[in-house]
Amino acid sequence: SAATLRSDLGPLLDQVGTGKESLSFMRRRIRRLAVQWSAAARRLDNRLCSRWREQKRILVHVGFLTEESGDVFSPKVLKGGPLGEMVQWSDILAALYVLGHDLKISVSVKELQRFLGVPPGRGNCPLTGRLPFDLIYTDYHGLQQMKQQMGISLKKHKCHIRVIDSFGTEPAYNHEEYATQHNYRTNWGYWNLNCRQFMTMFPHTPDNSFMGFVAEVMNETDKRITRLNKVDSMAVVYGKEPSMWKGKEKFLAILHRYMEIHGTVYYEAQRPPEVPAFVKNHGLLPQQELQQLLRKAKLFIGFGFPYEGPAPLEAIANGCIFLQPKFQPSHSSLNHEFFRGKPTSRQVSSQHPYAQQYIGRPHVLTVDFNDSRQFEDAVHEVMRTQVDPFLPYEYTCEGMLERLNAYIEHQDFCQVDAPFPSMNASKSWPGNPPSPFILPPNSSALVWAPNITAPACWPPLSAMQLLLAQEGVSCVGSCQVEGLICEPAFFPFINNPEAFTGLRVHCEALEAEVNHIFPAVSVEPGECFLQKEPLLYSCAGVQAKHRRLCPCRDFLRGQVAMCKDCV
Ligand code: U2F
Repeated sequence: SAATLRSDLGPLLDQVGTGKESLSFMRRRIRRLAVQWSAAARRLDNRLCSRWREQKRILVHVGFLTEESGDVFSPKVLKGGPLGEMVQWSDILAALYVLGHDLKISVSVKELQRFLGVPPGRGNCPLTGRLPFDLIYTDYHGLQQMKQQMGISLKKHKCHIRVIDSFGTEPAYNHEEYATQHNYRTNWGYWNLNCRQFMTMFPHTPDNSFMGFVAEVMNETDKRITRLNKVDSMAVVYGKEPSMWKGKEKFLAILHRYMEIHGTVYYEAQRPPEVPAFVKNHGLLPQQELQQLLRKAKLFIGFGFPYEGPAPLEAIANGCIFLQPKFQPSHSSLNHEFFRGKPTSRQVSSQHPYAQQYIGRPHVLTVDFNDSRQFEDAVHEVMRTQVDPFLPYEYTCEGMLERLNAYIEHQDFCQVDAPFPSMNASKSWPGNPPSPFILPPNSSALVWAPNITAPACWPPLSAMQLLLAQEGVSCVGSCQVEGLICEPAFFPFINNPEAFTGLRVHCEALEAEVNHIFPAVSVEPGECFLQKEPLLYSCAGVQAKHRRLCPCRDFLRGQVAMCKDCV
């Protein structure tokens, strides 16, 4: 049947249920954003010309909230623990519901069993018959629980699963055998999924799909009032737990010379010793009150932790400038406790790389806090710069609905990637196969040749531009330098000899191997390698002495998940 957009979120609130602080937080958030969601849905519907969409049966199983996984988050909701994940799950539920799908929500293993049709007490049994869902959104904890419940039938159904994964999972860590052999094993497991089934909170590596969340946008009247009420000398510190303030006395003292400092640090009876007496601490605030505080403040300042949360986007959307530390060297799973054991080698260049890279000045200042001069200059810059509230489109309700809808309509991981034109296919063609690429004049990027019928693919192949990376540079980096983004969905189409020929690469030899940096060419002696294992196509992969073949695409400003022809 057809999915029709919903504007009344009341029934969803009933479905979310009660009994845990985390669920109450989520319900409050959904209720508060209901008007924005339904207005966004109307706008999207107009833009899509009320296109027919199939209603999907969707299970949302929030593993980290189950008692069985220890549910460490719920008791921390009122104490400054991580709310970022809760924000994201609320928004995913709201978006799926507004898009008109048939939703089931589970926050316990018991509910999971009931929805999957596993008889109680009969875990680890293969599911007989069909999976009663088209899509299942879960997290790493939930995946583990599904494995316990479904046994070997998980493998059969896994193409329907989407894993919400804040920090991302790179292909080398996801492939069981490869991870085991090459030291990429982590406690999160290696599930042999297509990496685009992992959905992140920010657009980290494009190997994963970017799910995101939303922040509220102000109407014109509120923007005007906010502009009038801004206090140029008012700062709010990013950090709701006392530990986030530890060792920051020096910066706080400098800042205090120029600005009045506010905090929203959770406390029980007494002021936490980490928070100096000159700070006006409001205690942990409900989201709505935090928003009011941010509307008055000029500066939102981070001291390095938490990494990559929603709050800086909310601050910028409320007209603050976000000042944050640059990390030199970058933090990563190799050198920092927080990232250790996470299935990614991503280099985190500041507290909030998205804010640094995708937003930047005048809304975001990323400076070396160890250099007091730089720090002080930045504070002065904040006080004299006027900024308007800003929110990238991808973090608005409409942007999230557009993106999620595109994923639901187009991403199909149940079809196995068929490389085209594969080496084998080209061998079986008589004579020289036509090249699927052309090199336009004055360009180093190959594009898909218009005279070849493009096989079905999303994003469409018309968006593709193929590059040869510099030695030791990943495809994430090479595409970025050209103002493009790496698109892993295109790898199967460039994993062929014609791609090397088109890029004028002379191959001394050509082999197919299992390695997450292939297709690539070795610098010496110019040996070309194709990828033998489709699960290891990787935008993030990098290795010295190799130049990678990188499938890039264009993207919409403010909606990096979509290309011009994607909508
Ligand atoms: C991130 O999680 P956090 O929860 O620490 O992220 P924050 O950016 O601090 O804030 C999450 C929400 O908390 C709200 C605020 C944000 O939407 O409106 N809040 C509030 O309601 N009252 C207050 O006084 C202060 C904030 C990240 F999202 C996770 O993925 C990481 O696990 C975590 C650790 O790096 O950081």
